[in-house]
Amino acid sequence: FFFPQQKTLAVIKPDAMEQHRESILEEIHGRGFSVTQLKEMVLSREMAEEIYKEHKEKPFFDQLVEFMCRGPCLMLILTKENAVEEWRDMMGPTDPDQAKVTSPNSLRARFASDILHNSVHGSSNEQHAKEKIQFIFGDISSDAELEGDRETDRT
Ligand code: DGI
Repeated sequence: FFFPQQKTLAVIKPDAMEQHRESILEEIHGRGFSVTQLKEMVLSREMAEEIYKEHKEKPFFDQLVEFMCRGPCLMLILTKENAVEEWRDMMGPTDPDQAKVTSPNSLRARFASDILHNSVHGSSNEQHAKEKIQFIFGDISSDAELEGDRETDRT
């Protein structure tokens, strides 16, 4: 199969920043992702709410937003063929207890402590990836290194 180059938003969450950031970055490079952009930031409440707005109605929304703001996060744009799916594959299932059973090598199986404090985030589809990358990093289509794959059908 042929997969086109794709971008996804990856986030190293506050619970993993101190202990696991370097291992996660090494693994990202080892799997052949290009880190197109990266920035460390403490999310405001508003930013965390925007990133997770699809979960607004969930009972865990408030604790999720609070957790995401509690310390620095590392925000990354990852580029690779099939990046959205491959990064989600690397992360493993949301709940580390499940991850340990079905995907013991995944990042969450190894680094997450529970379903909320689960060390990494990744966009769930290409549309979300585009929206959240735009939200966090602004318009990246003007970056010189990205000229080659500029989107022409952006609306
Ligand atoms: O895409 P994922 O991060 O794997 O999972 P998701 O989009 O379903 O949920 C987003 C985040 O919300 C997840 O990484 C952690 C949190 N979350 C999901 N399900 C639960 C949860 N937090 C709590 N406390 N309980 C849940 O059932």
